[in-house]
Amino acid sequence: MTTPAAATGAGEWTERLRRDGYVVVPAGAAPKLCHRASTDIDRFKARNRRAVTANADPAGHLVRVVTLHEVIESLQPLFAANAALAVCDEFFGAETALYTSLFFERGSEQKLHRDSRAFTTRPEGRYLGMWVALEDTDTDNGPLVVVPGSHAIDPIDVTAIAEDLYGDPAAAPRNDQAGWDAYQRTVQARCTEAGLHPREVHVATGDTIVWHPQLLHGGAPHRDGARSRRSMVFHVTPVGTAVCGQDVFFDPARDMPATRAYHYVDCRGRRVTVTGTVDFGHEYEVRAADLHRPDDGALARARRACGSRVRRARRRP
Ligand SMILES: O=C(O)CCC(=O)C(=O)O
Repeated sequence: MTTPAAATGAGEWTERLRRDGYVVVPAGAAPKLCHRASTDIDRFKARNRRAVTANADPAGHLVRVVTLHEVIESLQPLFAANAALAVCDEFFGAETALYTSLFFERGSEQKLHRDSRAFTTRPEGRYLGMWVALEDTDTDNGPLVVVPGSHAIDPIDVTAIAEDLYGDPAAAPRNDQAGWDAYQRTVQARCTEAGLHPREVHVATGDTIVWHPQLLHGGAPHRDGARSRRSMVFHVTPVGTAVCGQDVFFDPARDMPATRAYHYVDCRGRRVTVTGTVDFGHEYEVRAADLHRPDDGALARARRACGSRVRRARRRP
């Protein structure tokens, strides 16, 4: 259930984010920007059939694409011209930049989890999730699920989890399933003990959900396979914030720099990272330069088609 924009301001939204662990900013992205982006996604899929097919479900919906904003530029204003950025700036007390993004064309059906293990910062919590609906979502097309209040439970003893799994927190690997599962299981058990319950968030095109770094969230079952659920998740941080993985997460005593140099491009006065690759479901990566852009002319398409290259993905958040 969203709230009329006129009734609120960034301050009130930020207050809700702090209180509930998430907030819905109605029409945070203008619906016309969402329609433009959706048209470009259709064109992108039509022009890159070879690259996208292995990521699609039987209905042809892409399951999970990382950093699609690098090749479909009309996705960038959904971040850069989004009213929800006022909330992020206020929460951080600093300018918000885009660190990375995820595109889903169907409900992710992800189990409840916190993102903090994958987006570790020093100091902690310099990260937010910004989820933009490219179309309406309801109980049938896999809406986002949140557990209100789950960001505010007592701190989890991550050192104890790491000692149990790896013998020593300093031995925690940068990324592994055992660490992910053990942490998420512990958070879930604590939320259940605290009497907290999941709820679906139904939103309209353009609505933007901002979630706290410690919010437990996931994806509801996608019941109607014929329907799509196009959404972008922007993982955002203050400009230049160093983002680390599980090795640092499980070893709070480890020294790490607070900042890192990223390659940013400008979109409407906001900074957007560019890595040069698009990752399809953490299974394979394609160089951005080898993908056809939605508005490419015939020459550019032909040039790129000659040098097209697909390679195994490196694991990334
Ligand atoms: O969009 C969804 O269904 C879930 C997204 C999510 O959990 C995430 O990006 O961390």
